[in-house]
Amino acid sequence: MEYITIVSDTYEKALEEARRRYGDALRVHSRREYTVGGGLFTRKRRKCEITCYLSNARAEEKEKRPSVTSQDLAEFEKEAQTPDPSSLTEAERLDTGQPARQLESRKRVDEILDLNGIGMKLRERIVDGFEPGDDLELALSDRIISSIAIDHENQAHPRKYQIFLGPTGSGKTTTLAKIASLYKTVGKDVGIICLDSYRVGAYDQVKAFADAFSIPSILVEDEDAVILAKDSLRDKDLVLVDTMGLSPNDIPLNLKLRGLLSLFEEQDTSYLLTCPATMKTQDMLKQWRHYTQFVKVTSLIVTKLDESQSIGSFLTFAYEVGLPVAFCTNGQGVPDDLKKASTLVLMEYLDGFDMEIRPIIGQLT
Ligand SMILES: Nc1nc2c(ncn2[C@@H]2O[C@H](COP(=O)(O)OP(=O)(O)OP(=O)(O)O)[C@@H](O)[C@H]2O)c(=O)[nH]1
Ligand SMILES: [Mg+2]
Repeated sequence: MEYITIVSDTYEKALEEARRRYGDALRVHSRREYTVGGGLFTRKRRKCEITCYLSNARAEEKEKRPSVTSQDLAEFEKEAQTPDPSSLTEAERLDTGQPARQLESRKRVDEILDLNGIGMKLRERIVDGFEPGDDLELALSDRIISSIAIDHENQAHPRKYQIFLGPTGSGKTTTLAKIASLYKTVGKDVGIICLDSYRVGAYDQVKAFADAFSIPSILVEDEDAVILAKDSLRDKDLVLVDTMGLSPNDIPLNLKLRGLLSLFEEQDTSYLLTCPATMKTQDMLKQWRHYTQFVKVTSLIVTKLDESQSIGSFLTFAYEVGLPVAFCTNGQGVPDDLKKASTLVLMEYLDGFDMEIRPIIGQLT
């Protein structure tokens, strides 16, 4: 008796195919259901294999029907012999190359996370339950970026007072100038208050930028002056406030700044922590812990992206403390080297991906 094996996605489809080829003389001898694929790079698919024979009573009909070619049979056989990974022993699994692919995939993920300087906590979140398919790079970049929040709210509807905080030389004043120009360009009436009366030349720097953009600026030295400055700028849509770079160890300066900041109403104020992308996560955490003792830090501004090898340091920091990113800067040029933070901007700075992120960005924007 001649046996024929047919494989399809379901039992019904296999039977239909068998009937189409061999007619009613066909009898099903046995069926076997199994899955194929399901490795790191292929999706699991269910298959059904039926083994059939032609009934003797109608055997003569077989001659009239087109018979399956030997090439078809070889193809069916090959497909039918694809093992079900879940039913294999460890040794058999090794034969399929699946663990090797998994290992290779895991290695690639580690390589990319290392290259981008992703710290432990964020790394754990990214790899937790991560089962990349064919699109490992796309899925991984999405996992990295989606761990971080973007402060769209502050970008679109900034509170009246935007206070720039951060360590010395982190780019507070330069970024303030860039943001002042940005908001002025979109029609907002902007003013500047400078709380830095300590560093020599600090206010000169602020004033030079303010004058260049025809924005009023006021230097204040004590708490009374803050009240007067706020009053003088009461009609402005937006008041950007520059502060002195602060060492956590300088107690008198810390107390001074704390007193000055207490005069800005919390509901009208955003506190923007400005950190260079080159800074270590631990140092960012130290700054954040310090400022959160007296204000509620609202969002992060990342500066000097142009000088940094990787963005993992601030991504890890932002993830750990749940701080959304509002702006990024990538150069000394005022006002041009400023970008509103966005998923796409951050993706652009991810390193180690073979896929072309730039063309993807081009298509999306
Ligand atoms: N490469 C690069 N340099 C930047 C960027 N932003 C600021 N800078 C430079 O960093 C230096 C310090 O910038 P400031 O804006 O003065 O920094 P600050 O935080 O106000 O400094 P202090 O007021 O002294 O605490 C300046 O030379 C800036 O031009 C940036 O995005 N990329
Ligand atoms: Mg400054």
